[in-house]
Amino acid sequence: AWSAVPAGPPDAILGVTEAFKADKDPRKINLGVGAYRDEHGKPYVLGCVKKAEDILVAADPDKEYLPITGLPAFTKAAAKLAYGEDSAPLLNNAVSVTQSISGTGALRIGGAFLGRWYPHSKTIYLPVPSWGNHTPIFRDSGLEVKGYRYFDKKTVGLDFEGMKEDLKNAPENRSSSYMHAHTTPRELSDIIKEKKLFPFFDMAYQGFASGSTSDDAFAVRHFVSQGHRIALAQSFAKNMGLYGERVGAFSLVTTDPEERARVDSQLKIVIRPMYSNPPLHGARIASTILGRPDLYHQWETEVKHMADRIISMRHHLRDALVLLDTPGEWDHITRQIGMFSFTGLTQPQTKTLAEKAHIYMTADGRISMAGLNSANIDYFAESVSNAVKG
Ligand code: PLP
Ligand code: TYF
Repeated sequence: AWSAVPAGPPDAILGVTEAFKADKDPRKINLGVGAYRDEHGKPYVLGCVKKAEDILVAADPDKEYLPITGLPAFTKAAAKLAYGEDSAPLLNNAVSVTQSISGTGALRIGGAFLGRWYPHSKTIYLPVPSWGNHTPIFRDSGLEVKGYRYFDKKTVGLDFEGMKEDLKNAPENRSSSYMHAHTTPRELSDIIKEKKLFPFFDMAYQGFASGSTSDDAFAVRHFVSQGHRIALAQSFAKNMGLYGERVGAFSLVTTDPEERARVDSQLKIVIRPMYSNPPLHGARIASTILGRPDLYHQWETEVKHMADRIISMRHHLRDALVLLDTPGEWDHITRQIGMFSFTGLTQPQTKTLAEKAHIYMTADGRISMAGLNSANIDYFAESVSNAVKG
């Protein structure tokens, strides 16, 4: 039956891990996948997660199905974390929230809901470049994906003028636009309002960028305070280290409780045929952490610890590249925030790094800063310096 099925290409991000695993050199480094690693390069289970799991085991809960939209204690706490406890639409019971299969699932629910119900168009504008999975997620949701300028390869920084121009040229009232929650400047709120675009935020790293969950939610809260009725995808993969537990939430800010109830009903109709209802365990862990002051406090400390380690790696790397007289300008490494850095390395340079130095990253030159530690960062800097010098 499948003789006409062509072999597809491997996933651009997960393929990097495959290549890394096959490499037997002891110096090898994997900077492909965006998963936190500790000082010793090991995966890290947060202390607050272990404590929450102990509490859950002691409580011996049943394994009954969750409702279609997930664990109510979790969705409530997730919305409060994102929008803030003093958020007007939240206090007004006008935010429709559902649990999701992590951030990816939240984006997919959002894509499907927009595809079915956004009245003006099926076009979504994504920043260029964006997370590699964004385009397939929204395309498979039935939306037409277009791009707006976002990252300037020359300055290795935000192309703010290009971004404004492209969004100003987007057809009025007919488009939705997507943005990374931690990099969306205030001025955009006005442009998006003026053009009547619909803002869709992806908050996959709340707390990871600055070390503070409320600072990282600034753009989301600012847009909401300006009256935008946003869509929001949340992931607890990175900030709670719950990757494989698949904990996330999708929410829509609506006008009032009556509209919210209608939106709630349609979200259920979107989700039910996709996967019926979400998994239980991770949502229980997250809601336990978010709901208990002692664990919440410990979580904040642990998120800050992860963020600070990444920030210190940024400084170390920038300084090392400069000290090695590496051609080019490297301040973007400390200017960028979050888990990743767009190094500006070219595709041939990333290929050389893999072949000669056993260092793996995505072909676009993106590195996961969390893969660096005091034992490998100097080897990495020297290898990059050599690759750039050619
Ligand atoms: N959005 C962005 C920008 C990401 O980088 C990621 C993961 O790397 C995700 C969403 C979704 O991740 P997950 O589905 O594991 O929550
Ligand atoms: O590193 C990244 O950008 C992510 C990581 O099911 C990832 O793509 C890997 C697997 C997965 C979701 C996210």
